[in-house]
Amino acid sequence: MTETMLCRHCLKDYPTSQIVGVQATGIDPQTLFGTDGPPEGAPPWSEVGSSPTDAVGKSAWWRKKRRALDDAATKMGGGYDPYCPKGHVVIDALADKPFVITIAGNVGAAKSTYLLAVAAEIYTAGRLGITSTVASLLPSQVDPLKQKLVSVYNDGQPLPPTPEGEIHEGYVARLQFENGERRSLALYDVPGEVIRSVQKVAQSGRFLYTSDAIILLLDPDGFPDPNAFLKPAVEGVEMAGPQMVHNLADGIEQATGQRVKVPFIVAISKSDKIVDWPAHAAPIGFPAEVQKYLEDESDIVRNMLVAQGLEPVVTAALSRFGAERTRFARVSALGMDYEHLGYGGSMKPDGCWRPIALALLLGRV
Ligand SMILES: Nc1nc2c(ncn2[C@@H]2O[C@H](COP(=O)(O)OP(=O)(O)OP(=O)(O)O)[C@@H](O)[C@H]2O)c(=O)[nH]1
Ligand SMILES: [Mg+2]
Ligand SMILES: [Zn+2]
Repeated sequence: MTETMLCRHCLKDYPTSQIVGVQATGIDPQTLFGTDGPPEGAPPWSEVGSSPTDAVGKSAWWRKKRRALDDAATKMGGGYDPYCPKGHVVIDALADKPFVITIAGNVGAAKSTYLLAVAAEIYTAGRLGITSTVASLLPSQVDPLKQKLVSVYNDGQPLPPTPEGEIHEGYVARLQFENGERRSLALYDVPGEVIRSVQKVAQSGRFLYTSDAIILLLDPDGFPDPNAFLKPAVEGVEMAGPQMVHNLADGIEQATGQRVKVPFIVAISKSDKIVDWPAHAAPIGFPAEVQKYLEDESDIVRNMLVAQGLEPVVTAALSRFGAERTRFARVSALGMDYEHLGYGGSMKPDGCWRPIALALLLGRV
């Protein structure tokens, strides 16, 4: 029997012999793979992958154990990451249990920019925001990330729209929690079109219905204009509505045949566009009060959504995903100063870790 491994991007099982190890090369692995499959000379993952740590401790004889440790150390020193033949990280091949978050939202809601911003925060802080969770990106993703950061944050070039049908892979981070537990965190970005139809949600199935949490991004430009009937605040932008929540929940429920039971974080993206946020400072220093801070933020954002005419979205979220699993957050991938760039403001991600931390808080088991 050939063992297989699921690539959650391709939604396809590959024989493990086809999963390859890729080192940091400075080039985006997706480009490196092209249409012809893995780059020349990429070793099978089975030869270079680091084995789960508990396998090492189990060898009975000291010498054998010693050799296993040496092997494991050598493999880890190689800095290889597991990739499918199409150039996606195979998160299930990593030693730590995956935690997969799907980022959903309308076309242009900032999903791709948000993913980039989360990776940027992790890369620069070495932890998940102000939490006590230590975080680092996969070595093969660091250089391509840096290139993207320069083009978005230094040169002000927005990311291209994600083509329909493409599940763009986000970044994979290794997390270590305060209690020593480790998880591999993956964030998947779905194109905006998917959320418009239940069928599409159900079809893109696998990664969505095996997700450990969902973050729904809402663009303030899509909030209803209080002075106009059926109009978002900015003409030409899709309205944010409860239908998105129902499409997601229905799609998952149709695919799994079960009531949806994952943390659902409704996050206002581009929160720099809303000027009248109440002051709420994050705790400084040792991140012990983070949970309370996130819960308070959740209430603030929930009230803001209601004030902005989005009470139906709030109600839909609470009823479909359950009040105990639903929270609210705000993020700005480009920074709260974004609108004031001409006046000395700077561009940097703001609070993008918050929905992730909430999802982990509610969904980590
Ligand atoms: N003001 C502001 N604009 C943002 C922010 N993040 C992204 N944008 C802009 O919003 C637009 C859409 O961003 P994307 O990240 O491509 O959105 P998306 O949801 O991935 O879009 P699709 O892939 O087409 O569905 C771009 O022009 C971004 O520059 C933000 O934090 N603040
Ligand atoms: Mg996109
Ligand atoms: Zn793949």
